[in-house]
Amino acid sequence: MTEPAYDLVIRKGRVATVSDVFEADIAIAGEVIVAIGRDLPAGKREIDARGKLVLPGGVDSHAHIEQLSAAGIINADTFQSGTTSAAFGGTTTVISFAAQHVGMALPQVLEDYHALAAKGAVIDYAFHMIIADPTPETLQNDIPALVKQGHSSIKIFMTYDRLKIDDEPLLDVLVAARESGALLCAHAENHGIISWMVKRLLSRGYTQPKYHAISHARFSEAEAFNRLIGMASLIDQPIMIYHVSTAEGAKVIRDARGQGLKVFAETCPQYLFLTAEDLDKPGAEGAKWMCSPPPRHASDHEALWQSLALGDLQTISSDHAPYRFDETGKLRASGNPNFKQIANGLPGLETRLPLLFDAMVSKGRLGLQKFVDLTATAPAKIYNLHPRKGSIAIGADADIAIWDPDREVTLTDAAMHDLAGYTPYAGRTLRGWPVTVLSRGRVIVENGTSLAVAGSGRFLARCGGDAAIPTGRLVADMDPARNFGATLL
Ligand code: DUC
Ligand code: ZN
Ligand code: ZN
Repeated sequence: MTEPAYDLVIRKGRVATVSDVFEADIAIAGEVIVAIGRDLPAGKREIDARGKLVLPGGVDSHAHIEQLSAAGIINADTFQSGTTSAAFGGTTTVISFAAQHVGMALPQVLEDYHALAAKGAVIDYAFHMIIADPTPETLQNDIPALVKQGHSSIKIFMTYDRLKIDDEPLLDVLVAARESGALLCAHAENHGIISWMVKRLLSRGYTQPKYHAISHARFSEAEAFNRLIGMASLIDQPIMIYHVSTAEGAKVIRDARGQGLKVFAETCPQYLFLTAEDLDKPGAEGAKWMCSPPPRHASDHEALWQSLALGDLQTISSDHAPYRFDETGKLRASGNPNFKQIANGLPGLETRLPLLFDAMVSKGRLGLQKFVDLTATAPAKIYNLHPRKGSIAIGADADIAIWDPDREVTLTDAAMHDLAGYTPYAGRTLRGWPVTVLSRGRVIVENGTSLAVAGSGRFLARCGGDAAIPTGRLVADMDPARNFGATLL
């Protein structure tokens, strides 16, 4: 008897990519997809996908895992728990952060996060480098060397006392990113407005979590976007603006893209499904919904959906940043903290795709192919992981999520696999669930059980790719032909 041609065949599912939806068998040999067709020869193992959707595994390009955060504490998850929760939610690639804090040497930071991820991750991963201390060593030596090692995106914060950098060092980082071919990602909010608002609110006794939302005044987002975009256009450096939360912020991005600037942007489920009202709970309970920027209003949800439809926003990430609702996390300062003492962030690696599938596919908002694009293909392209990740294609890694479009699941705290101990979406019933998940051809989630081995995820080295390439259009100030011959770049 001859050996089966393939290791695994997923049979008769409805396959969806950004460009097509069709019924097909998918054959996998080793770690990659090797054939897509009808009535393919048998595999050593077969999965019957009739009635199911066969989608590329999700790519979550913004998640804080086992990271020393802006609050000065480590997030609740390990790489094992965080990536396991991602897999349960249909995500098979994650880009998390290697976070430099002030005084830290960037190469050591990368080494430390590599060690943590190599030990625990169950899905493939890459890192964005958080730069909080742009010393000459970091800018001139470390960033170029580390980008060459495959860390081709840099993140900066424009707010948060521990991590923020001001305009002048930000210009230096933009230049370092440009010269090394990296994408510059940013948490862009106006620090002065926020800290001024915080002081006024606290001094007047407005201390509950709901006032966190007030302290991040809406304009702090649009102002910082404008300033960042201005600086990036001065340097001609492509940027990614993280977690857009307001209609005004989305408009700033639309205008910048309309001028041909290379500005990419994401939003997150918390800005599409939660509002500031969610923080209005008795006592400290609202802390469970506290993130930055804060959830806003239903009218912002509509504006963001519109921006997603128009392509102003290209990706939806989780911004997973889990803290337990106890003395190790949200209540670390006290059982009755003021809002400034509460760590910012929500768990979301596991719920990102089911929330979006329910809204986009089951309820029909923007549809299946746009769901695939925003959650897998577009982030893979922007962060230069495509075509290996983010699509179903011959030669791609066999990272696949098989969805039962009819399965209804009510989210509960107890059902989550991360270590936050709660989900901000508890009680919501969603239609559509990833029932079988594969990472490089291995089944890692099946029948509600994890089969993944800690440390089986691999580091994905990335060079910058198209998204990180400058436009080549210099503004007058930077252009020797128009600035009396001065050479600034
Ligand atoms: N805000 C961030 O900027 N990062 C992590 C979580 C959060 O709420
Ligand atoms: Zn952020
Ligand atoms: Zn974040």
